[in-house]
Amino acid sequence: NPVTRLADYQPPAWLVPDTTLDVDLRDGHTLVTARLTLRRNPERADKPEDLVLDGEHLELRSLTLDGRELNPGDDYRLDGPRLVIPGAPDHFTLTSVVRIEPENNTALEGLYRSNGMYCTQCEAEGFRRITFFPDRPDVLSRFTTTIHADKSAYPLLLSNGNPVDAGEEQGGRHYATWEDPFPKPCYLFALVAGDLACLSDTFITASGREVALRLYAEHRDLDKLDHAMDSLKRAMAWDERVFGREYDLDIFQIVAVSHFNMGAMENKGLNIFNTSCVLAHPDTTTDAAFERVESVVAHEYFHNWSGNRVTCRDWFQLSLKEGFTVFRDQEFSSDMNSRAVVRVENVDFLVNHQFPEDQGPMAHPVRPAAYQKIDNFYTLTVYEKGAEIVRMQHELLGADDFRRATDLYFERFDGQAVTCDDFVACMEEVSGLDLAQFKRWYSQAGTPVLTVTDDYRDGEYRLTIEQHTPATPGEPDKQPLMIPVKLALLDGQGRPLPLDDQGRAETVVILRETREALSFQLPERPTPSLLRGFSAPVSLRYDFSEEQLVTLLAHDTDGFCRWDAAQRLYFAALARIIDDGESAADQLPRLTPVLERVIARADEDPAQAALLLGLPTENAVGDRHTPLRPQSVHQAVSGLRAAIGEALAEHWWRLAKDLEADAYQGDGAAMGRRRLRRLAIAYLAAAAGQGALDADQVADYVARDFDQPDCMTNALGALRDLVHNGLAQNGRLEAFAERWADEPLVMDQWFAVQASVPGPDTVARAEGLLAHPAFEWTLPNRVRAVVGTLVNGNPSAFHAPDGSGYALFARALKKLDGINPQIAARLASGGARLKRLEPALADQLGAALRDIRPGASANLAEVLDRILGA
Ligand code: DPP
Ligand code: ZN
Repeated sequence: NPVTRLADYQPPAWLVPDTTLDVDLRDGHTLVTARLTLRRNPERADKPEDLVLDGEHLELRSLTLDGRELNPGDDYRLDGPRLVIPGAPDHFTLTSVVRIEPENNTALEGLYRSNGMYCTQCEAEGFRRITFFPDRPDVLSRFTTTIHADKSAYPLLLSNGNPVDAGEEQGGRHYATWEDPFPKPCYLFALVAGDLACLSDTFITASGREVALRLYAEHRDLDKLDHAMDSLKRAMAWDERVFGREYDLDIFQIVAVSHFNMGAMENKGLNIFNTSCVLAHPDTTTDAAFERVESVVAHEYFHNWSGNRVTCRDWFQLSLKEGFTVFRDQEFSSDMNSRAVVRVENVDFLVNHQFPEDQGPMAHPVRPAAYQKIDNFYTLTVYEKGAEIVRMQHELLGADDFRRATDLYFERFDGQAVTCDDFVACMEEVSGLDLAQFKRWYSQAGTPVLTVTDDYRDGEYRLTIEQHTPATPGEPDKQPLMIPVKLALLDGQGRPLPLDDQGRAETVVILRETREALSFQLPERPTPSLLRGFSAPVSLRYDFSEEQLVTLLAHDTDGFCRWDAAQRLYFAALARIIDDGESAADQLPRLTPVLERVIARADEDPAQAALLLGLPTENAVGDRHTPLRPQSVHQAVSGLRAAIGEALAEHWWRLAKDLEADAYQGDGAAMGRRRLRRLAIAYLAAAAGQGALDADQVADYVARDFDQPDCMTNALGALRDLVHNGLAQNGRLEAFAERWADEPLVMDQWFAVQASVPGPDTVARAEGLLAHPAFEWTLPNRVRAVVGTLVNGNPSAFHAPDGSGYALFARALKKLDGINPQIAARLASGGARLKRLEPALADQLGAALRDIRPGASANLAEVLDRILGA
């Protein structure tokens, strides 16, 4: 498969100032007429002879240049996924007519159908499946789009920008024309045609303009749009306040779509969302999903500036818009909710998902240097690590200079397609900082390891910090990075000691060298509170004593450091079980007093307490043991959970009952209480499942939340507690499926609850789920619910000793690859732990994946080759 390299970047040979599209939606096919004005790009010195346009799965009906019909062979040629016009003039108009079949588009790229509506997904390279075009983000064009369709089936016709014309046509058809005044790359193009319900509202911008807000969904989902609308309005106000960014069109629309490869898409003025990221109602949506809707609505809205007004020069710069926009949405969520809790959630996600990516065969820099399929680089590294890189710049500059730098960035590059270097240059210009070394964060893959050692003698505390980034595929040698390390030093009572003459309690050390030494004059040997706020995306090694961890957990004012201390205590206990043959019960004398102290303060911040009291996932534990033995990891984690459940049963019962709510409430405080209560119940259920508590008593209590649910968080949590722990569920699984058969997003949860039951038997159960009448291979959310959950969220089943999980995985990938290569490739990365597995398992997984490599799509092949080390 061809490789695209950053080093080969050339500006486009021709620009397309104006694009006029006419999209005629017919039963069985669609005709797209595209009129492009083309002119040579003065910035491209070498003046290539050939105009090359991208186009895939298009049936070309006619092509005219300045009104003259072109003939194949002489005037143009179709060269695989490209249309080549040799000797094209410097200025001209090109009109093409192509026929496409959205009905048969299961890849969900370009124009396709979902539940009877038409919609589009063009990022990254889907527009070339709609018409011939220079499909690259640095070609910005002004789009005018006319859509024709049957009026009764598709009363609603939407595209980017403002509506400028509409009318009736013969045969019960109608049309609408939309004009987007802002030049944009074609990946931001969108079109929707359907029969949808609408929730309308308005927003008055800071300068007093009224913006119409319209959220669309299938009619039965109209009552699930309020939370998204509320989130949108808060996001619009926040972006004005915090980043000085005002919305620029008269209308902003969001359409909810069932069949969608990503979470959502920031098309100019017409965002298209996976239903899972926009629909929310307490009866059908968990608290976690409510939070996700809030953050994704904000994320896509924020892209209007960080992505749309200022876009990417090429796809290697993807993190320019994604890392920055994730940073923006994280800050928004922090301001809307508890900042400490949001930070820990974000760090947890990064450390337990992005770090493994960065330490395995899929490792790549935030700004990759080469790719086969850009779709495979919509990764946690580009998004989440990219956000941390922006966060470090925020930390290095301080909030005021950072804001000045982003103002400069938006002003200077408005309407342009730029690079990560351009972004950093604004940071440098405003602050006067030299960020040349810092920029290695963009180009160097891998998780840096910081090893901290210390020594206290004669009133002097010396800290030595060494940085080392382990090799990643294709990058054997790493250079030292510029790393901000925020730290405090705590006394025996957990109070911060003064770090200097001014009595500062916290400082940020900027590391530049491989090894750096710091020194502090202190009256006693301190407990170091390191990497406060998770000030850099690094893996910290310091030989904390258990006493120090207990001090940090009990007293540190930094939410990340408290959580990190708890995690270290759990990982240490689990390591003693996994590696040293200790029992779960052996851990209790050390752990329970610590947990009891957290529980005693739980009412200060129940959500934070839940984060502190929850054990790490089996994947997180497994990633800290080599070779990976998923069954012993599972036994250790589930054994420890049950032991803690039993030992602290009185506390869990008290929390569960004290935190019962009289009536449903959806505010953050209520969500926090629900979260802690569900954790307490999960501990009880785990203990009951292993026979350590009265199973009937626990099951009866758990079932009450299911039988009289006040919200989906409790109903689904109860169902999971019963099913995962083998407690009597008395037909409740079946009842749930019957109750929610018409709610696809709830059914996704029903599938996921079953696919995540621990243990090898779940593979057979998953086979049954794949054969269930409600399972659809063409519906990405459903595929993720079963296959994704099994592979990524259920290691003791996926890694079944008999290899049955791998067989299911390989068959699913092969099947999906014929339907939707992007989804197949995304799921395939679930095999990335191959080389870490104990040999018997690695052999089986390797064989299963090698088996499906022949004939794999370019998307899937790129991922398989990386995993297999080909
Ligand atoms: N829709 C994806 C996102 O917003 C890609 N741009 O992150
Ligand atoms: Zn994004």
